[in-house]
Amino acid sequence: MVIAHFCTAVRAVVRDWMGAQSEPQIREALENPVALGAQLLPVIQAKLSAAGATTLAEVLEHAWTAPALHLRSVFEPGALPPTPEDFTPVPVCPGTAVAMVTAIAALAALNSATISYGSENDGHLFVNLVVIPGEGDIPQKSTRGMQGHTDGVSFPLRGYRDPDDARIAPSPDFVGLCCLRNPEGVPTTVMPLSAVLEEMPAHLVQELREPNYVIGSQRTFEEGMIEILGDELTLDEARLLFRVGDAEWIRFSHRTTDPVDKESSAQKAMDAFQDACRNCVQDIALSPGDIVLVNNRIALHGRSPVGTAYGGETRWLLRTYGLDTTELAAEQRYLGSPFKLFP
Ligand SMILES: O=C(O)CCC(=O)C(=O)O
Ligand SMILES: [Fe+2]
Repeated sequence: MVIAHFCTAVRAVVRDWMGAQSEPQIREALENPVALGAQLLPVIQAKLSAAGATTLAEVLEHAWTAPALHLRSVFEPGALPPTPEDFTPVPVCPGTAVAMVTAIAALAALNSATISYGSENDGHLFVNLVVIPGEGDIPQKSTRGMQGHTDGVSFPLRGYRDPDDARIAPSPDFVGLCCLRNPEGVPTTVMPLSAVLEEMPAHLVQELREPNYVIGSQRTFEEGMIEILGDELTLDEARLLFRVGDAEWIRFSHRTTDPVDKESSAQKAMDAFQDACRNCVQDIALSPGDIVLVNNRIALHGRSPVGTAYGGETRWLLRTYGLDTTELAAEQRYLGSPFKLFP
């Protein structure tokens, strides 16, 4: 119920705000999501107090205990152009604008700035998750299912620094997915970390805390990393599981995480972890107008296979990231952008 009330408040606040702006004003506001979030946050707060059904503290509590917040029908996509065939650009239309403003507003309510990384898709704040036609790794991957992973896996967790390059910003706290089309009902999946760890023997959980893993960059970051850092960002002595306050936080990607020694218990722990992930999959069926905010610390996420059809009225999500940026250093940002983080 907490989330339904939150959803109602966000929808109403964004609808009122959009109604009072011209299209150029909306486009300009989307250039500065920090300012837009700061403007909408107190209005959401006031809306929640007026309704009296829940508070932002309760919403936050939920966001940091549940694997994801599913905001149902939180915006109206309206008439849309055909589904794009690449990550960028996001077509300019009322449906994409309201999706983006709503995601920024909902993330701001979770104390998260809406951010991007310069090394992924040229630092665009929102990208299309669609089937990309053509040959090669990225088009192929765009059609497939995805096993449990966290996004931005080679970046440090918030509160930590990269061991070799302090400029590297943390991975996101939240992955925001806005559903514009999903005619086949292809589910996005989440796996609560607490449930995954409960499935594993304690000594193998312990292994995940040891610096015995190598982590490479995810596909969408590879090109940008080489351009900006001169090389792909690879961690040689990485841990996967971290105790943070009372919680456990994870980073993991099936394709880019490996044990340093394939004959070791680090490998056994990773195998057990992946098995456990498969046993803990929860489907989130996204409908047009829904937004899901996946917790990228206390949950893994993935999706079912999408299929090869592209363009037209095929599946179309917009993706962005949320991060609590209050502790970020100036060197972890780009000068001149309010939202783009290094690298
Ligand atoms: O398509 C989805 O539902 C999720 C995609 C995803 O997790 C990703 O692109 O990293
Ligand atoms: Fe992802």
